[in-house]
Amino acid sequence: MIGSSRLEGADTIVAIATPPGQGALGTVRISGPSARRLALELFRPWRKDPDFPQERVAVSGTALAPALSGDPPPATAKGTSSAGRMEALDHGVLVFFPAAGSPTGEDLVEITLHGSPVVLALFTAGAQARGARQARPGEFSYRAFLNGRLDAVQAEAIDDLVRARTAYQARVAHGQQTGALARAVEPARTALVDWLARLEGSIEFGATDDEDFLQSKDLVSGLAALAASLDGLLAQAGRGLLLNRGVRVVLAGEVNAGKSSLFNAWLERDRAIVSESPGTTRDILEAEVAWEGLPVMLVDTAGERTGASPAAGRDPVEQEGQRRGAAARIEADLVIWLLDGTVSPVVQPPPQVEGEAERLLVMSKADLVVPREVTVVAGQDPAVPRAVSARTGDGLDDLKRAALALLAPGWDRRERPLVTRLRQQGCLQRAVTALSEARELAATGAGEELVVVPLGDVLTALADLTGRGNLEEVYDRIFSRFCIGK
Ligand SMILES: Nc1nc2c(ncn2[C@@H]2O[C@H](COP(=O)(O)OP(=O)(O)O)[C@@H](O)[C@H]2O)c(=O)[nH]1
Ligand SMILES: [Mg+2]
Repeated sequence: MIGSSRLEGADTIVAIATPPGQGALGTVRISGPSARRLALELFRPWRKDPDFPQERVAVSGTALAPALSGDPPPATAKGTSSAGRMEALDHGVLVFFPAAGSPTGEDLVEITLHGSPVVLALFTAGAQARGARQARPGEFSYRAFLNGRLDAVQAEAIDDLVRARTAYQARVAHGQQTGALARAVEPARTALVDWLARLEGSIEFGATDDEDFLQSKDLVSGLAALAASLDGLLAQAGRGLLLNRGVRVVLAGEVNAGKSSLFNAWLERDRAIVSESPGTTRDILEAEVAWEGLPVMLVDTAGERTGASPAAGRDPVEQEGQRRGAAARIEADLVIWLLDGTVSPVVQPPPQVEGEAERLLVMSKADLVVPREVTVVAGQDPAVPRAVSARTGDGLDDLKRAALALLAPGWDRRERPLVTRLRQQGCLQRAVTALSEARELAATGAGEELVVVPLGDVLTALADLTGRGNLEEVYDRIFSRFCIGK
């Protein structure tokens, strides 16, 4: 168990923390036991300070890097020749975080220089020449996890926050970063540890008169309460996972139905070519929008030629476009099938292909037709589709809401889902499954030594969720709370 003990014997790592490319500023991070020494060797403060680097104080100064020109200097009496002569590289700001309370749980130095890829690379190379190692992807967060600064869910939340594409995603990720999921699970986990301690205590030492903690009806109702709280978390996992991965909405329908116009209208920019000549769109076009905070990948596709002008679609390039469109409809979460209301008052959409995503029928160009006059024959049931106009914008918000209701039933941006990853859902699912096994055993009056087995699995699954806590806690509890051995 890693627990909160300090990671022993770690080396010192260095990496550029800001994105590649030129920018106003760029930051290099150095974490590990040599971070402080490297600050002294690679940075010269402008204001003399015998205590440099002081903790959590921003210091302006000159960053140094290995000299470019001239012969290597002769070995000095102090024997530091291997690191070489240093030269001024850039002006910058350095902050030193001592291990206690630093983001990684190790001595950490952050140096912000100008955002020049060359400057940042030279500075990093200088740190490497003096003993630091290039960090692997995610290694700063991994060290934070190993040193007990983050649990697994919080580490995932940092990744979610950095990758957030909508403001809502960022809010939810921040909630997780503060440990919201671990806090939500904690009452159930504590109760579980308690039950396990009672059961284990009873098995090991037998219940005494003043400690008859094993009323089986209490156990049954206690486990039921536990199950209710875990079920609640699991129930909202679907929406959290959806928020994390986003959805794909494919626009499909006859040529000229107005798919590209709708695509552009929702993107609020002129992305796809719109033309009155049928068969304009061939390639798949994708662009992301946010609907109520949900990332939605809109996909525009080539039109079909089943109804209006089937003979015209012989062009092999257009046929390839249609093949790709059909594939996109299978990968989609929802297909919005546009029917051109100006073509015919009765339109028959083609039957759904095996594996195709759910379809929402929509009549386009509502500004040109009276929607009530158009009937769609979908299967056997004639239905009036909802009508939109990409030209006037009428019906677009209604359609978005209808699509959202199908994609994410009960979607509510005020809700902050706590479970956003398959891994988290998997841990909770394992916990719930093992718990129902334990409840069955308890309900049938099975012996304590049988009930503790699945209950132990519940605890392990919950410990895996955060990567913290394990069965030792149960034994601590047995001995501290039940005064056994008196
Ligand atoms: N009046 C009107 N014309 C539209 C509307 N949507 C598309 N069109 C026209 O219909 C033609 C085909 O549109 P386009 O978006 O290229 O259809 P696609 O082939 O399905 O992508 C173009 O001439 C558009 O200007 C609409 O809502 N109202
Ligand atoms: Mg088009």
